Amino acid sequence: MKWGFRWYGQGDSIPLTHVKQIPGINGVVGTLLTKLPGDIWEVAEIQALKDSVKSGGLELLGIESVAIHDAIKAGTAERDHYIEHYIQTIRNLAACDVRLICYSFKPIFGWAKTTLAHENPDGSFSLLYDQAVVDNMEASEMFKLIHSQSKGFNLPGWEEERLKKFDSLIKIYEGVTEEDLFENLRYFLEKVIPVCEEVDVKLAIHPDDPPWELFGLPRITKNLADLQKIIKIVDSPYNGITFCTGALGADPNNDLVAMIKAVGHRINFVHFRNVGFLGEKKFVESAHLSAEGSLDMAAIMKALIEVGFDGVIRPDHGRTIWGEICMPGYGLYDRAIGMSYLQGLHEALMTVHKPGPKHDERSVDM
Ligand SMILES: [Mn+2]
Repeated sequence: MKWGFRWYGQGDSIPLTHVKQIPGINGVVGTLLTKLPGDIWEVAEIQALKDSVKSGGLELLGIESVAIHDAIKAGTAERDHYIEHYIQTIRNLAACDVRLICYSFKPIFGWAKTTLAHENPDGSFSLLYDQAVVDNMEASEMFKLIHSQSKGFNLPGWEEERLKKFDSLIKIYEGVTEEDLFENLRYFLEKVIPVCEEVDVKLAIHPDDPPWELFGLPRITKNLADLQKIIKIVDSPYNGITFCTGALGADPNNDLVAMIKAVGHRINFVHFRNVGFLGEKKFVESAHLSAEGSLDMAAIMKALIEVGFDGVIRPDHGRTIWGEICMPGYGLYDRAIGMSYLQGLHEALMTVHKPGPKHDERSVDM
């Protein structure tokens, strides 16, 4: 496995020198925060990002995310234009030897939480989702709620530009059903995956967070059936999944171990985090440790090892602890603790699976 850490570039509150000090880290999953959905990522811009990561002694392991323009997701007349842009971005990333793209195919709301700084009993802060809050809200109010808690950070997916266009955005999804959204994904993948194969760049679709319908908008990456349907659209290792345990795990009906066993061969990227169930469609982003949340993180790591996952894995959202000033969910301290925890699980499980003479190889290759 390759051990990664999400890093937002020069706009991140965390310098690369600090990321580099996380034990065992290989690199970062980066982004160009200035890019809006539909923009072409130019070679010079990607190369500059890559160079800055390299000068910090780390590898650029992938991009998260190259956002999909709403015209593609809603299937409007402009989609071919934006698919061409996306293809150009894929080619440009390949030219810079960047081989992994995480993306999502969710109308308007990439992710949603109702509290960005919920205070836990130990004084730490977590993101929290409560469906009861959403049920009493208009979709447009969700932007205001998130902005009011963003602490001035630019939260991907919740950019001001998108809020300004909210009315037109919601309009283009009018009448778009789950089946339509899935067909629009098919249209997109059938065009881009051949290019991914040609230039050796793997795609990894991120599941819905939370994994159920929001504001009547269709959602197609919620559960095993959805993921199985998606990987069949184009049966290629380049058409893969970001297995986000926290996103999928927010629905107790999702058996994560069974899901890994079923689609593990198409997992191109892993987001590793825990959630704590607080009630029906209500959960908190807990610390990574199994005992701190509702998911069995050791069983998840074991399943990943058993299916032979050897791609990029990173700790996902952490709590805000020790008074850190950071983007909600993306502080250094708790994610670094999460990284050591997930590496500890991996090392222990690999020692069990590969004792004896292979001992020296245990921590890197799998
Ligand atoms: Mn995730």
